[in-house]
Amino acid sequence: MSDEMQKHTEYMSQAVQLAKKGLYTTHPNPRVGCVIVKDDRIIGEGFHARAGEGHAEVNALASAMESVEGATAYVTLEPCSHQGKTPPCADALIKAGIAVVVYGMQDPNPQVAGRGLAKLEKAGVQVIGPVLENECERLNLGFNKRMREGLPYIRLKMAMSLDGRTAMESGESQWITGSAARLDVQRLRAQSDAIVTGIGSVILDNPSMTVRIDSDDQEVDSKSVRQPLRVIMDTALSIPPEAKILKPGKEALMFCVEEDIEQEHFDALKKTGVNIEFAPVGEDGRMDLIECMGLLADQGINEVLVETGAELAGAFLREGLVDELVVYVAPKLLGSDARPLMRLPIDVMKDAVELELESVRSVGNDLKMVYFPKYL
Ligand code: AOF
Ligand code: ZN
Repeated sequence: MSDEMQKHTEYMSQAVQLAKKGLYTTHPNPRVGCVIVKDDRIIGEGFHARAGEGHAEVNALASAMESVEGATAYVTLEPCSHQGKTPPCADALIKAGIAVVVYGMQDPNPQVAGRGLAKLEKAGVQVIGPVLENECERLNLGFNKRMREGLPYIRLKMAMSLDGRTAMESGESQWITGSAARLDVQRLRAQSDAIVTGIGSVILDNPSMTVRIDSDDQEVDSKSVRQPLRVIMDTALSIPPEAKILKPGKEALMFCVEEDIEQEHFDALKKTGVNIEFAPVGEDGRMDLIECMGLLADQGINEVLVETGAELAGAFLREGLVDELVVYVAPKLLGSDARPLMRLPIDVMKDAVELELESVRSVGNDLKMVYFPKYL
């Protein structure tokens, strides 16, 4: 790599670190970081914190204590060219006299999609990139997927014993993993825009599915945590109105199938304030999960965390909807009568679902493994 490229990579990686500060707060916007460099010194830095507030570039320009005229701006995402909740960053950079823009990746938002870069070039700004494209992509797996495919990025989280069991035969499942793994899940929830679960899990465990972060948490600022939308897949709308997951109802969304519902129960549920959506039905007569996830994306949901039982987990996988499988493995054996990880009927080895291992690490006494399913 040339010295020049080496330098670009180093500054871009600082911009990536800045972008990560918005991990828990930028929804539905992407996480973006920016550093401004002059004479090989950083003279400004910024990141996007919250939708409606300043974009990374504007914050970086505002932070500079000296003139940015002739400086280079490193931005993890192509500067925007459109008037959204805030004015275009490309214009702000041009106006400030920035001479070079090094970008991490193009903005997949169709309102931008290369227009920001074109605008800069037209104004005589030198544009270099993409630099550290993979790292920049990974900052916004959800935003990117929603912009490109109209679907959220879906993480399926499961906790199992070493023998691949998730609950006793009775359904008893609290607790398989230890407290460190459970805290890790809280962070996964905190970075998600929606948590999806099935009626089976609601009836069995009566979970609240809220984010609970301690005020002394090292990674997540408990004060800026927002509660993800809680989504319940419940074909017959059989959820009891007093279920904890419906508190508060206005932060919950039910997907059900219109023909299957009972009017009196529907009315009782409506009183909780819960949003009820009639899900599109697939050819097999079941809820069309892909369509349901598309409806979430339409609401600006970038990242979904699926926390559910074997049945719905298997259905998400069979539909090819799982982008990432996060499995916590506890050092326990629950025995052969206990419930399996996923209901996934497969007869022959050639039909096995292949996974690509992304990472393994220990969390307390448990193991955390992240996989990407390889769909055929
Ligand atoms: C940037 N820098 O820091 C971010 C960008 O409604 P607005 O004005 O906040 O615009 C949101 C869109 O702007 C978002 O969908 C994405 O395309 C881009 N985000 N762009 O230049 C930033 N957060
Ligand atoms: Zn912008």
